[in-house]
Amino acid sequence: MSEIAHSAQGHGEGLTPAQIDQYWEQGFVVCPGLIDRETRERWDRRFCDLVEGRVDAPASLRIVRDVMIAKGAVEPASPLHAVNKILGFEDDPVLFEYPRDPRVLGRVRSLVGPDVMSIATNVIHKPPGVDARHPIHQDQLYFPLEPADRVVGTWTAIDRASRENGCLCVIPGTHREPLRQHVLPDWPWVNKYFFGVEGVDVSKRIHVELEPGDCVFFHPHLFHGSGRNRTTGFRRAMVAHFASVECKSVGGTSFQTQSFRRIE
Ligand SMILES: O=C(O)CCC(=O)C(=O)O
Repeated sequence: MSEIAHSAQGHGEGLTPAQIDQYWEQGFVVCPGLIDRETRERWDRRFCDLVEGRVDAPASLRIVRDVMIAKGAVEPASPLHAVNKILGFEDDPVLFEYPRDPRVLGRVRSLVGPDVMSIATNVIHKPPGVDARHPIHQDQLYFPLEPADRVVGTWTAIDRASRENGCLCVIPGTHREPLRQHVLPDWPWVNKYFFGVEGVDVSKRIHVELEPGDCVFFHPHLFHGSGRNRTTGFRRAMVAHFASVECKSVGGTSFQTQSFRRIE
């Protein structure tokens, strides 16, 4: 057992040694059926209640519209059809159950150690009718913390994620690459801050199709992105990134942003 997995014992159920090996070999690991249906439905209801205005959103939470909606290229069929993501749900008592969920947290701790902070939270949404592709990128671009090996992303499918509705794609093994140059893709519609790795060879990507409740844990250097939703349904995922409290900002200063929350 690795030193980190050992130190995280007793802090929730961790990944198995084989899953930990797979994570370090491939840069990601899928845990099928991690989140039960009742919990998923509670989070999904909350997402809909927030977007459709049935509950008040905390001041820090942002409901971000897709660029095609914001620029008037597409008329949304409903408020849900307009939304690209909920960004920053740290102050929402229902959605913030996700990064505190022991099933997620125990596995995170077995990768980055027992003392963790949630550093970013999103519900990522792909409604039908908009482009919403996410170019292949490395999350380290957005979370410049080191050591990067003590940072991990989690992505839990709320709806089934398939190639047809824009599931995640990854390039296995790329977590060993340094942070590469990122550029805006040459696409007609690109959501804000959706940068992609310059000159990426997409022939090596694989598609990570997931059932509702499956969770993928992935390294911040892993090349990953997602395609367009070509169905008539929605594709939603709960996403949270975590870092060991021992991480520092690249360059050595201690880090802190308003979205960081120490998880007990
Ligand atoms: O959910 C998606 O479509 C992409 C998510 C992603 O790339 C991320 O969370 O870094």
